Amino acid sequence: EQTIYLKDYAPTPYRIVSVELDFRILEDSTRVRAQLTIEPREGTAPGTALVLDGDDLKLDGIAIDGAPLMLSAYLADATSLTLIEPPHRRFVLDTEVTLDPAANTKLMGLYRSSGTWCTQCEPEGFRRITYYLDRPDVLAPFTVRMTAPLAIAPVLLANGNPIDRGDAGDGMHYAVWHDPFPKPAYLFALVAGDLGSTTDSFTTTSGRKIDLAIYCTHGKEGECHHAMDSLKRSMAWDERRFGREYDLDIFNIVAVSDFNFGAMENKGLNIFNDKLVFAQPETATDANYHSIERVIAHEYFHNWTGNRITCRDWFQLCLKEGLTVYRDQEFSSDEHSRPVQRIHDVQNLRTNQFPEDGGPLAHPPRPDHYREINNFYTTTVYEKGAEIVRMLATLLGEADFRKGMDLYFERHDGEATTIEAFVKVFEDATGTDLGQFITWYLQAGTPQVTASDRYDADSQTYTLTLTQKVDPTPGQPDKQPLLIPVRFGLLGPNGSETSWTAISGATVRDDLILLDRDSVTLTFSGIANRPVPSLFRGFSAPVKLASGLSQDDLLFLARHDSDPFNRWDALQTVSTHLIAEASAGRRWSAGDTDALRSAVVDTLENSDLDPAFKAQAIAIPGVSAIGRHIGKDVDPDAIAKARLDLLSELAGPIAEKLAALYTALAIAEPYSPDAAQAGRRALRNGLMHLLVAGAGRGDVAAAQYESATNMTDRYAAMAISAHYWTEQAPALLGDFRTRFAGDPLVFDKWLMASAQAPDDGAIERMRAILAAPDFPRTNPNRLRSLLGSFVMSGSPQFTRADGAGFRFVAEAVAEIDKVNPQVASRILTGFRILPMLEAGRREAGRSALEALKSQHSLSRNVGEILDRILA
Ligand code: BAL
Ligand code: ZN
Repeated sequence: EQTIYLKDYAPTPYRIVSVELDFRILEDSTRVRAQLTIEPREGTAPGTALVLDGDDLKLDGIAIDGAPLMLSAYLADATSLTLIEPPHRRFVLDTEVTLDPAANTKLMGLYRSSGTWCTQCEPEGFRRITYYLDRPDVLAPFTVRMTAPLAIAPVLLANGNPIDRGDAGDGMHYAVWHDPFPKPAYLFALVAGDLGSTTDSFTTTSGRKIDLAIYCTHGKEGECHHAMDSLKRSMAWDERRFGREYDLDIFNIVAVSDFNFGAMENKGLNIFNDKLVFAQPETATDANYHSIERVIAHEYFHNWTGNRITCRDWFQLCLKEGLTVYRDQEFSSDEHSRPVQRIHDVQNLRTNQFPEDGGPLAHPPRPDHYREINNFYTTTVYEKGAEIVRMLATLLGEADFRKGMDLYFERHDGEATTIEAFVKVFEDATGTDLGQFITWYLQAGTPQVTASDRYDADSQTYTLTLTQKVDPTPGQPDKQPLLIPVRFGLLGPNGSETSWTAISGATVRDDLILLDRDSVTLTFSGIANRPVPSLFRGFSAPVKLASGLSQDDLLFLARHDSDPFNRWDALQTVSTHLIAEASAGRRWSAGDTDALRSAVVDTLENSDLDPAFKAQAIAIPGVSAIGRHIGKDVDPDAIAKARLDLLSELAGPIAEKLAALYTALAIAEPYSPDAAQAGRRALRNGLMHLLVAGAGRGDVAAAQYESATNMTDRYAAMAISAHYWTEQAPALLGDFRTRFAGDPLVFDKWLMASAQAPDDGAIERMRAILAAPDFPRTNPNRLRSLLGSFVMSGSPQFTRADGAGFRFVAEAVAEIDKVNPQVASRILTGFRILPMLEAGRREAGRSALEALKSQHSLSRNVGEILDRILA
């Protein structure tokens, strides 16, 4: 298999000046004619071959400037079309191919979803539509003509603005769209189908009226309002916060049921996985509403960070993704509660990115080689990428960060650029040397920061030492020290901030320590009492911290820290330590759990704290999180048992209090997804979780399930019941299945809950679900809901000691790979946890993977992930 290296990057010898596409869409085939105006770049030697990408295409016709080409003038094979000696001047290459969208189960290129024709081209889908220089540094304006049967495809959409439409005879009609903004082919999109729509408009700061529409299956229009509202708020926010206005006259979103990504930022025509568009209280949870808002914002924000300024090559993916995730996180923070959003984002990072960064799939946010680029749409590129941008904003301060972003938009608009160019705008705009900072993009692995301190009462000095270390990752045995911003405070005995008269030993700017070497030691003078340090406030850097603080100190922080993130984190750290130690046979004392319980009660009773925050604070870390903390020779069953013990000791003695709080939080008003109501529901469901898991109150969940008036409450009741496999769980799952039969997005919820069941029957039930004749085995959402949840959410059945979970998943991956390699390889990444498991499970997992590897004709996607995990 060929590996592609960043160091081999070179521009194409030819440039594409403009693109004209003509699609003739018929029920059983689509004919694509492409007229590409091409010219050699300066410096290209006459006679240099032009190699266009193609994938699964059959060439029906080829001409240059209207003259058909002789067979000897070109070469077409499985992956390319080569013009052996193209003209050394501007010319028009005319090709024609015929596609079979209905047979395209990979969902890359042009395919059909529930009858609708739609496209997904990022990263390399366009080459499945026509021969092209399918790489992000080839930018051109596109004109697209579509002709299709009016009866089955009255809606014809493409990028840009509509410029013509009309009757094409014989029951056919046509539409022409023109996108004046030069773009790479990965941003191309087309939709043809019989769709309903919801429309609205947005007027930009400069007074331009933009027509907005969300297209969907007929009958679902009423479920698109939250998405539309989110879109308008995103447009306004990007103007306010980053000075970015929308640029076309029209912005369309289309919801489809079969989609590999969550959504796609095609210029002026975003295509969405329908689970990230449709919402109504009876079928969508608060979390769904929140994700819809976030992803609508994310794709919209790409118009500037991704589309107007794109990536030079796919190694730079983080340039658009990390930055755009940072922007969507900031949007969510500004629209809701900043601390709650931060905790949510960090939890996601720790749950998904830390295991990637600490295992066999670790790679730098800007990788330098790959076999299959689809395997690099990772949480490291996205979420760690966002953390890097956030650190930049922290280091520079908000005003200077904005100056850098302004320069980025000014300097690189219309370009395909690099991480280096991105970092340079901040250097140039602010005069800051970011030479060390850029290492964050180039080096894999989560830094471990260790803190130790000493207080000397006689001299009233406090000494704090911080050291950093990054373990080796695949291909990177030696690590450089990073520039780590440590936002901090010192708490005095009464819980308020302590001040000092002087600091020496490291660069400190206001509340920021710059940890820029392996180790720094700071000395604070004029400290009257021993302080408790609060480090990495707001999670100021994506590191693992060993604070060295005692449980007493941590609970002190949980009660008093002015930083909500660290209050939350302190409670999490205490429970994690207790469970981890107990799972290794070192059980806590009654005093330990009494102290934790009383901190939890204080948190619950603190009227200054918002319910959404309380919900996060009282959640006990899951088995996977504790496994990650332990790091090696992990026995998930031992952790699960210790965790249940802790839950009982925590919740058992205060069950009545928890139940009273739970009852008091009931909401009488009609459902709204707003932060206040969603926060109350989250807290109420968090209390239910403690009652079920720690006080044997499966009945509370069952009663909530029955009386629920919205999906948030109903799903929480079912999922928690399934997770702890209460007496009522099987009946609730059964009821849910029939109550919502026929709604695929609710079926996903049932699949997710089913995948969480910890009982020994779980795998057989999942096998039966997959084997059912009516299971939609080509739909990514269904497959991910069952198998993705099973491998990623820490089910004890996946890591079963007898290997049955590993075998089940490996066998399913082999089948899915034949249909959709992207979905298959994504599920397979769940095996990245193998190296940290105890030897028996590790070997059982490896042998399941070896068996998969021995299968014939695995995709490049699955092959690459297998090799990296087995390396
Ligand atoms: N660009 C792929 C989907 C997304 O990140 O927005
Ligand atoms: Zn994105």
